[in-house]
Amino acid sequence: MDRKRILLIDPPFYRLFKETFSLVKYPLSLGYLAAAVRMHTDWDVLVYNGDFSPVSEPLEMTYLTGQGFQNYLKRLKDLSGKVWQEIRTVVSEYGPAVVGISAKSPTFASVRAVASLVKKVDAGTMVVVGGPHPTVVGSRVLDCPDIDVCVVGEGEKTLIDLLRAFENQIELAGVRGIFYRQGGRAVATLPRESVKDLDALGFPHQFAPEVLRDYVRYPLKAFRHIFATRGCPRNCFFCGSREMWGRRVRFRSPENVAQEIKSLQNKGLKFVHFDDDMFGVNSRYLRALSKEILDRCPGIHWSCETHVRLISRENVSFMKAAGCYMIQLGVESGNDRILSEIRKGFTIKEALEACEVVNRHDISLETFFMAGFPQETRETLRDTLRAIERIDCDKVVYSIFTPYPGTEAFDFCRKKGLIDDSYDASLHNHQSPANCFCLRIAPEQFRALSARIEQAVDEKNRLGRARKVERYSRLLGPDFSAGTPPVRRDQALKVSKILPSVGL
Ligand code: B12
Repeated sequence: MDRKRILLIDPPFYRLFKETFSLVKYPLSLGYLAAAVRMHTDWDVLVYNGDFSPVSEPLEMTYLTGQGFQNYLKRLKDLSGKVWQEIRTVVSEYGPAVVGISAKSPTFASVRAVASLVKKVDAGTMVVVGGPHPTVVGSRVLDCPDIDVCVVGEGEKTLIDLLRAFENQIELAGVRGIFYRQGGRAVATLPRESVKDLDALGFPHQFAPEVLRDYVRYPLKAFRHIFATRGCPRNCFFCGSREMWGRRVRFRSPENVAQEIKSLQNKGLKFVHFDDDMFGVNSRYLRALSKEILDRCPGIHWSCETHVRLISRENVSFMKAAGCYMIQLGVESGNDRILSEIRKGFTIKEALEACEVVNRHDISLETFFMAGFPQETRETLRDTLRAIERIDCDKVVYSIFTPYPGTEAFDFCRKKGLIDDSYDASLHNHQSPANCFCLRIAPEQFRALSARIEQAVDEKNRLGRARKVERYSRLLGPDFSAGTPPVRRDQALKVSKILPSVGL
């Protein structure tokens, strides 16, 4: 093979809603894959985050659900826009032999567009797609004629084997964990075993200066994300993580995680964020990890997402002592019946108590809520609205329920006739106004109820922001930027003007 160059792409998604939006993050998927390529092959690798824009402004929730969604649909149809031109330029300038694209179900329409642009630039380029979406839908990814190989599950080893096979022009049949085309048919290879020793993987940020396009334009905080474990033991009705990682958790050693944090600290980073589904997983590991961070990385501040069940005075004290400054909790609903049906494993009272424990430790708190589960009624949504209004936290992140392929929620919606074979997951994401999968609420009414909740979230976050800025600058120092500016009041009001009053 004359050009051993692989280009790894995270497709644009939020930037299709609003061109000036930027996801200021080095995607961990591509970071891990690029590290594997650098450590185990002699291929050149370039990483391009299609959702990053060096000149950016923050995206607002109201913009995503409103006009932004129309822009998203328009941009997906018209490939002459600025974002797509940028991709064309990246591909033709680099001239890769292989392009690897990362796909989530809602980003798959964008993935298809990227694949078609790659083939337009050079039809001989091999297009490989991996990530949560291909992992759950498998060979169906190959219905897109511009995609040559579909990778199922973890990609580090599979990608290396694939590059070796391409390079030596060997049959792909021997590469585990893929679907490929043979004689016009999709063929599956043997399943790929999961990575046993997570400590043996490279650190995602390790090669970023050499491999990431526009590296110098990324602020340091774009590299703050870490994964300490793979897999989540919980069994939430709506979650897509189970199919990707399974419920058996694999742990990195606390020493290895602390080593990664130390190397980020050495680069000047003052705070890191754990992207794990459930930070800590159990009290033993949570405390061991906290202790290791405290011993090896004094001065670091960190944040994480975890589960209400793991919040106890003892655990939070350990976390606080080790530098934890912000915790995110998925509360999801304000109604106990819904919480039980989606199997969150706690009641709203328990969730509020957990919030109190976090607040008592002077740790910033963010909560996730969702609305529109199939089992919802007006009353359960009213409970969620009330919970959002009364929960004592610095920020609420609100999502509209979306059935992702491979989840129990998806099968449930199919069985109940809420979706059928024509369901296109790329038209449905957490902000899609097209979403309504409620058995007992009509779409118009759901949209109005959801708009009312959005308004409450915007209002809450406007007030929470001042608190957050004060707390962050006290805990992290004055040079810390707390993220997005306040949601503009006029923007929040616009939604309620358009929609009728729903009496919540
Ligand atoms: C952090 C996170 C985010 C962050 C950052 C996303 C980013 N682009 O970096 C934010 C909050 C912005 C986000 C947004 C969204 N997210 Co998200 N996110 C996650 C989370 C918690 C961790 C992702 C991660 O870094 N994992 C660690 C890396 C190492 O794993 P990985 O990404 O899966 O990559 C591995 C394999 O998939 C594979 N692989 C991945 N890409 C490729 C490419 C190639 C070529 C190959 C060979 C292999 C390969 O190899 C990698 C290494 O083993 C996951 C849940 C989870 N546990 O994974 C949800 C998750 C991936 N997100 C999900 C969704 C739906 C979204 C949104 C679409 C939500 C929305 N707004 O509607 C958006 C999409 C935005 C975008 N531009 O990507 C779903 C996907 C479900 C599905 N069926 O597709 C998940 C699984 C959440 C869930 N519980 O259901 N997300």
